[in-house]
Amino acid sequence: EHNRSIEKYFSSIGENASEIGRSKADIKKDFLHKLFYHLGRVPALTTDNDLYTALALTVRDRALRQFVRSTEQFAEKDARGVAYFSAEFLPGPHLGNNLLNLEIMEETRQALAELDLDLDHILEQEVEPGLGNGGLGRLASCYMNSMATLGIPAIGYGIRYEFGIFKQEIREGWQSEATDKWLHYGNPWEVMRPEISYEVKFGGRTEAGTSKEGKYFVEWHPESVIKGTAYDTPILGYQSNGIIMRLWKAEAVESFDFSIYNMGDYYRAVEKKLRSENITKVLYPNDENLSGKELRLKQQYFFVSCSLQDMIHLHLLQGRRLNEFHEKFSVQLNDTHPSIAVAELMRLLLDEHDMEWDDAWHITSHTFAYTNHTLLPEALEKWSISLLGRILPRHLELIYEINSRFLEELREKGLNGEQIARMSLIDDHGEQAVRMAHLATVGSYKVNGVSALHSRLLKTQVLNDFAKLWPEKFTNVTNGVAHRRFLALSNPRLASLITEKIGDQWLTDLTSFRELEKYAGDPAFQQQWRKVKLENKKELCKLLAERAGVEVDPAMLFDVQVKRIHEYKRQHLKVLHIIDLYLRIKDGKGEDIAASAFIFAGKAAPGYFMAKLIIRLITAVADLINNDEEVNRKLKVVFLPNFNVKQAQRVYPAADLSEQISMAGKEASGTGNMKFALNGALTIGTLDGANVEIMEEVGEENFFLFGQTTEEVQETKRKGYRPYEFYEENSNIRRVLDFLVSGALGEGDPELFRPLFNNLVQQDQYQLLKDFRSYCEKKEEVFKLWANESEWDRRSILNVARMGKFSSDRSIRDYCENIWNVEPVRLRD
Ligand code: CBF
Repeated sequence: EHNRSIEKYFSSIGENASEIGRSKADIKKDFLHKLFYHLGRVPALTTDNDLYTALALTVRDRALRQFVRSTEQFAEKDARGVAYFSAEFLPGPHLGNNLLNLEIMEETRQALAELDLDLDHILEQEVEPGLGNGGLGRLASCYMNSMATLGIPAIGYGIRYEFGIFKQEIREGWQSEATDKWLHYGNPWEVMRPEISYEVKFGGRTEAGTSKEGKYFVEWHPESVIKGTAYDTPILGYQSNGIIMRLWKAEAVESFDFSIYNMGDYYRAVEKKLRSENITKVLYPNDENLSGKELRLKQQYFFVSCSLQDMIHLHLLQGRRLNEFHEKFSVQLNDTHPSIAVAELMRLLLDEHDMEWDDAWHITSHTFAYTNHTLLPEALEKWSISLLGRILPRHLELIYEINSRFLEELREKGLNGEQIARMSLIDDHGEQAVRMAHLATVGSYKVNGVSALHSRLLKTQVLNDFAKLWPEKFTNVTNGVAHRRFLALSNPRLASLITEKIGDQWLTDLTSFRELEKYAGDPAFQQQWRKVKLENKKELCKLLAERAGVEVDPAMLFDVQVKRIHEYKRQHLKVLHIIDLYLRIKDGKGEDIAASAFIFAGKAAPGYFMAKLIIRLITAVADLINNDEEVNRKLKVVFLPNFNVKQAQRVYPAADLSEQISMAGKEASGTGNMKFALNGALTIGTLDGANVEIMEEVGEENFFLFGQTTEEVQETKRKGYRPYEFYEENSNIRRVLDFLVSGALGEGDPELFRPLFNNLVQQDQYQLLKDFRSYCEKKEEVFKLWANESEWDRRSILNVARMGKFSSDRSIRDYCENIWNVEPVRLRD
């Protein structure tokens, strides 16, 4: 309604809606108001958390104002929008990022300084929402920032887990997991919307019938109904547009089951409420075998159902017709986690909105687009028919129907029985199960991988049959990262050095970094560049000392591998090399080795034995090396516990060397690889995921490439890989592997690492031994180059200068053009 716009409201009090109160005085006043009126704090009793909360609320007001303004303008233009469905978001700390996006960092710093308060200390207080496992969740959050920056009418839908990814502690060298109570002190960024809530059904049975008009219908009589309530967090883009991340929390429809309550059984009534809330209690750590995890399926369905109901509600509220739903929205499925949405939209259209099958299918299959994030067979989701049928009986019927129509189409096209069985939505091997990637592919109008290599492998291998059937459906969008967070915010020294040289247009156009190329060989610039890195390294050293208890010399080469711990990522390849160096130094042959600090961080899925053993191996090697006087001036090994976005922001700016050493063909893209290079680290890596494109951009001569290609890996496997031969024939490999089981590591127990030893010499599924020599040789090159400071700096500068492609702004533009068909909206100031 015209009379109710934010512009009108503000003009009625003589203010401009776009004026968000940027001055030091405004910020100071609002901060004090929050502290006293909102939190009701007696100054003498104010805690650090109060200060943080008051500042967060001050900033949130501004963020919400931007969100309201952007939303009104999107609505005015009746623009086509995007709903990003993701079971994971990993936003990282909000406060600093919002200050940066609102461009009020300095004013805020000064306002607080006048109150004798330190902004950095307050920023440190924030507990980040760990609502994701790693790359996939972090990518979703990078995309939120870019969508807001570019003016894309978008909303991110997900789950408000009460407990996020577990907190990792290291006890006696082993990972132990503690609950992540991120909501313990409240969450100042979210707005609860009690009036935005939807009912979600589970279990029970369905009943078919025919109406008086002769129309076939199905009714679902659920066993239970749960309510989903929206919690909104504003996500800002650079220079202030705002969109919303809407997360759903599960609640009981009624707080008490009155029938039970009346019978006097108070506790049983409360129990029911608690059971409903369980659905959004905790995030599942990935890499675990999820099949059979009933709660996980319920989570997926719960958030998808709330989100689609919400979208339909909003669509109808704007006076639009339901049969133009797909013209107004594109829904991006972030992996298969939300792919039950295909069946749910069909159910909503058919059962709740009385549509005919063909119309409903047309809308559904033109609404969704699916991003695949992994080729690992164990990570491709399948839900057993028995579980699906029990939890979502109506959806199973719909999936059968979608499948039967799809298979019929294949038969008509002349595909043979074998091809049809391969493509079916139902897997008949062993226990019958629904292949969620097939459901997503059939129900989407576009399917994309996340790097050029990954998209190619998706087309030629995992979804090959589908790509042959619908070649135009398949595309690629190479991942990107929020360069404002991962450079402007987290590496302010480098950011200002660059801005001094080439101006600040890079904040909205990372390709302008190309202008740095001409300074790559300039000794004065190189010196400044090196100084920035050294300062960043000194800061990281403090963190390493504090959190890992290891003193590191900042002059060492910081050789860093931070990411989830997984055998395919091959952290143990790096450890084998470290042991090799250690033994060389012990032999008195270590002169050519550069003094290096080997830094690791990352979480292992709690049920993944080998990954946990790899962490134990790292801590054992760290204990040995760091305590050996003969070696520890040359080498240090550190495992930094509890890697999260906050820590990541301190690690990337301090890295000299980035380890991206997965077996080729396994890492879909990687995004850490981009963040490191953006901060001036050189990469040692295989031709895997986005490494391929990074190397293309920065030039092979500025990248330490090693190892087999994907094709070579496959060829090695095809020919019958026998890792034992490497053990027998390569004395270096033998020496290092024997060392693992010699009793020299981990309190003298030679059996501790036997499972790793056996795995490597017997299967070595990820071909470490095959790539070992090539990796060691490349490391020799690294050491040589490190000795040549100015050449190292030159290459580091060139890496940064050529990172333009890897901003998530570019990725979002690609999604808009190739998939969403959505135009950015130019927003009024
Ligand atoms: O696409 C984002 C990231 O997703 C993963 O983390 C995933 O969870 N499947 C992949 O492993 C990464 O390669 C990828 O960068």
